[in-house]
Amino acid sequence: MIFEKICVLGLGYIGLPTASTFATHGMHVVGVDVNQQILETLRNGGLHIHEPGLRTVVEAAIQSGNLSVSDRPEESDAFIIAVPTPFYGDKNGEYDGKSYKLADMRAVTSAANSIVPVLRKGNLVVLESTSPPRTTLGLVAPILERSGLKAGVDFHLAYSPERVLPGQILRELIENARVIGGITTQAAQAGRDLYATFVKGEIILTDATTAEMVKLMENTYRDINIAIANEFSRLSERFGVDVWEAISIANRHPRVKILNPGPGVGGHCISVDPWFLVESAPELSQLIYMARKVNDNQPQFVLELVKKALGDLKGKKIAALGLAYKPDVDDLRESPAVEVVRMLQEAGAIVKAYEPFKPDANLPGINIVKDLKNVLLDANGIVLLVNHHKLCTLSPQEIASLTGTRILIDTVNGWGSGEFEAAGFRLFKLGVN
Ligand code: SAJ
Repeated sequence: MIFEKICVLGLGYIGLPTASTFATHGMHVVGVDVNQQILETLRNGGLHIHEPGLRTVVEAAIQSGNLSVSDRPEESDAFIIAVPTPFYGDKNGEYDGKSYKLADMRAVTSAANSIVPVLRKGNLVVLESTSPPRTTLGLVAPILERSGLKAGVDFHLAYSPERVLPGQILRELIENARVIGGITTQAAQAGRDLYATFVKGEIILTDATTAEMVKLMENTYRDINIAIANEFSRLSERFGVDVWEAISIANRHPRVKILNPGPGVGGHCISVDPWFLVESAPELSQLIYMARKVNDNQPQFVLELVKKALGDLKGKKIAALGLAYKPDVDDLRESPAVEVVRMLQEAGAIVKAYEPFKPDANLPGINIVKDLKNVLLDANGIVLLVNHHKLCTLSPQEIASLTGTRILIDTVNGWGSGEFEAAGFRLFKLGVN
């Protein structure tokens, strides 16, 4: 199939890089978003998200004349839905006395609805948003069929999960293997023709529900592996073992690759997607459920560690370094670091937070300070919550020159080389007694 014009619905972390990359590879692309502010920012040459290399690609896409933005889709050869699928904050499901989170599919529903008036015979529609199994067939197809056209007969429908790592999106978009699950073989092949525009990695064709499962399995696998690392950190503290040393030794086994413990699992993928499986079959997802619980409880263990270092937190001044959900990104969504700050405050501490990637972030109830010096100045203790390169390369001398405190709490093994202790600091590390 030949594609000349496509619409990409949703201009977030996945949609914008995808739309821009198609455009720089010669496709006419209409980027669609319901948020007027995002459209305005893009029209004025700005960017609403931070991702290395994104500015260059977006600028090139716009300058080429191939990328325009709009608040609604237009007639096109293909439509890609890349809208968020978070979970509901205010309602849960329940199974066997355990409560689980429910996927909020409203953005997918409304994106699919917006395609209906412009859907034509022979078009391809691809859902990229992470979704519970059978969403493509059970939710998207019936909506699109309101056009009077039949899915798999009059138009192609496929699911192709985004699998790029925030921080490396532009490279991974092109180089990663791409899974395309069609509701028919022809739909999968049409998807391959579309993504072959820029994908250099292998393109693997399958059916839509398998592709949905693949995506959920990948992130659930990672969540469970982080959960075991977090549980190992708790056990190591109990037994007087340094978990970081133990992991590095265990990982010399040729078939062992334990991940890193930390303050918890954040972001909009790994801390969310496993719930889509639990929701779909809670009676079959007990391990997945437990891993989610272990990771969600991890901020509590960080709180305990800070109390161990500083005693009663009432009135204590704490400098919290890093608020993003993981190193070297500006994304604060579902961040365990933010959760830790809130818990410290609830325990009575006065926290100043520092996020070098988003110094102007505005989080209700959290005092984010732009200047590191001001954050550290009068602190009673410093908590390292994210292993940002900029933070873990701060030297003991730099820190000592900015503050009187010598108490450090390191939740990510960022300051683990022994130089801080040698410089007279007391270092409390997660997973070390
Ligand atoms: N984390 C740990 N310990 C580790 C690794 C990660 O605590 O050893 C934490 C991070 O700090 C972060 C969270 O886990 O809070 C998730 O970070 P991540 O880097 O593992 O993953 P994401 O959410 O940024 O991206 C994941 C990727 N999925 C997999 O690696 C299987 C990415 O490829 C997906 O495209 C993305 O989810 C997505 O959009 O689904």
